[in-house]
Amino acid sequence: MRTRTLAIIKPDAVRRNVVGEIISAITHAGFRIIGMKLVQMTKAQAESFYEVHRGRPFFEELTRFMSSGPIVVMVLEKERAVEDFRALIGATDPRQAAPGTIRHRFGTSIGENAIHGSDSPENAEREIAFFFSLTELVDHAL
Ligand code: IDP
Ligand code: MG
Repeated sequence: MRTRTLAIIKPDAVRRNVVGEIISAITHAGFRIIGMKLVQMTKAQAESFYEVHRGRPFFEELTRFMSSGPIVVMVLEKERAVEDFRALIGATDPRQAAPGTIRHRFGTSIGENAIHGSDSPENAEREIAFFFSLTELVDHAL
C-alpha cells in the first residue's frame, strides 16, 4: 500500500542552492511528489510545527533557524514512505549519517541538517495537514 510522508528542504539547503539536487535524489529513490510549495514559516508557525520539541534545549535555535528563510515542503508517496524516507535522509547529525544519505551529502551540522522527514505515519498525517489542504495534493492514480 502506498503511504505518505512530509519532507521539508530546510533553509540551509535552500540558501546553498541544492534544492534541485535534493529533489533529484528523492525522485531517483522512487518517491512520487504529490504536493510541493516554497514557503517561509513565521517563528510562531515553526514553534507550532515543532510543538513536540518545546522545552528541549535546542527548541529556540531550531524554531529560529526553521523560520530564517524559505523552505520547500513536499508530500511524498511510496510503499513504506515514512521508513524509506527516514533511511534516505540519514541520521539527525550529518556526521553520523551514512554516506549517500541526503544529510550526509548536504547537511552541515546537527541543527542545519538540510532536510526533515516525518518519523511516523501518524505524525506524517499531522504534518501534511499543517502545510497542505486536500485540493493541493494531486492523485497520480487518476
Ligand atoms: P530528526 O529531524 O532526525 O527527527 P529530532 O530529534 O526530531 O531529529 O530533532 C528535530 C530537529 O531539531 C533536527 O532535525 C535538527 O534540525 C534539530 N536538532 C535536533 N537536535 C539538535 C541539537 O542538539 N542542536 C540543534 N538542533 C538540533
Ligand atoms: Mg524528529
